[in-house]
Amino acid sequence: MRQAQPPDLVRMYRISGLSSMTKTLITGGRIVTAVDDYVADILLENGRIEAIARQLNVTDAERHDASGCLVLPGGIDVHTHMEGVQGPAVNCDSYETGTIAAAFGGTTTIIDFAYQNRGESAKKTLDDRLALATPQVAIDFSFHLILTDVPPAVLSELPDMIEREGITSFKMFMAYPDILMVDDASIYRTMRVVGDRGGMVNLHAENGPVIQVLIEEALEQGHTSPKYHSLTRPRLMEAEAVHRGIRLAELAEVPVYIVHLSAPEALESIVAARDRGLPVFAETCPHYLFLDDSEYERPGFEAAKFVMTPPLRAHDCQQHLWRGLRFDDLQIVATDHCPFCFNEQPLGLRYSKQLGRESFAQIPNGAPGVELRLVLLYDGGVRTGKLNLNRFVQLTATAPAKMFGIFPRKGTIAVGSDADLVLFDPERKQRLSASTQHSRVDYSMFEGREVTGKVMKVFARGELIVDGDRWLGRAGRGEFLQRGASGQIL
Ligand code: DUC
Ligand code: ZN
Ligand code: ZN
Repeated sequence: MRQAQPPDLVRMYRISGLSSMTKTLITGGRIVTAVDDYVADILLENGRIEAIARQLNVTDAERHDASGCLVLPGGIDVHTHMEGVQGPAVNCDSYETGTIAAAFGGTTTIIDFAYQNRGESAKKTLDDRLALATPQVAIDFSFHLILTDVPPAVLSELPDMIEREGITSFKMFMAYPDILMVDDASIYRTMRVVGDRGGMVNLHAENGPVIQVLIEEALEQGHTSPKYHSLTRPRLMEAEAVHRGIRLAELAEVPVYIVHLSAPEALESIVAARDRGLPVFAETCPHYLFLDDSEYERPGFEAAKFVMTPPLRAHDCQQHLWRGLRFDDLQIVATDHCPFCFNEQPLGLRYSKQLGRESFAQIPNGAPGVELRLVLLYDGGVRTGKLNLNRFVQLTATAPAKMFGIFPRKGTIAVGSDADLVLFDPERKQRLSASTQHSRVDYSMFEGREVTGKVMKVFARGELIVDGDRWLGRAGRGEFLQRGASGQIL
């Protein structure tokens, strides 16, 4: 494998502002990282963790009693879509509403997407997204650059994207012919260029052309209801593309990251590649762990709420994903928060699933989730004994930070790291509902589910931004993170 650059920590720290000049003392919490579990006090100062000790005697600090709570590193969600454009549709969360929702869910950093229009330079893509997001974001953020068109001029920009702009991951689609899909040659060329310099390609792995045939056949037969979204995107076509993507990366001798993995047959390829020692990584999402394709049997248009890509799979697929998470064949749980309202009003048709009322092929693909990742994974993963607490933190914060070049600034609780902390009550029960969420989306895939575990307080670079139900942060306080190398977690 070619050698990538190590993360440039000096640069990462230099660009970090000193957001909170006050001292904050968090006392008596159970600190859980990917490797530790102990009770101690934490002193936050100037946006960073200043000290950790069994007992800290600081008199001039604002105090927060965390006894009975877990103190977790702020969650890092490496797969969100705020204000993403999908043909005629637009995600219903703005950078402001989406990052506030994330914060209430215990996520203090997102890696969202900057979408390249065909014919556009990478620099313009990044600059435009930064201009849109920066005044709005309430938590720290970065982007993966979605590449849809990689002529030599764009390829030649990518080293600067990595080395100057700190964008070290590039998403490419093997699905959606004529819209987002790129061919294998483009993927291979991009892998070579970015992988050589500490960057990584993230793949949406589904065989787009074959899926297109299946969609056309379904429509010809008059099948227009939402469940045909699922029936035309078979697991085998996810597996085929994952296999192909891995082989391309193997030939290019670079790491590769598969987004939103859902199918056991696709996971088999990941396992086989990792067993051969290849730097192949993948994420899955809460909806694949906790929901299944029986949702597509809901009457009328209700099933559209579950139209995301890949679609929900059969119930018995879940056990394979859990095994992958336990044994590190899957490294990250991200949400793929890609919200569209169910109803047309009040936001309007372009933010709504109703665009696909006449045909499943027109339903905007995506589902909400940014606010529920920690609580769902804690309730359904840790409390059920599928994951231990350290692994929970690894999957939701530490591995994301390492995979995408922001560790150790983010992703752990350590002296010198950013003071991004979540006080989490492991015994508090709550009932999930769209009516109590902070996202603009008007439904929840988990409506009515009772879960145990609740985010109580959230500190972001030392600033208390969530206190129970109160929002204390502000739009624009989030900082753009220039990232170090991606894909160096082995
Ligand atoms: N892929 C994503 O990652 N998100 C939404 C839709 C899609 O196809
Ligand atoms: Zn995708
Ligand atoms: Zn996505």
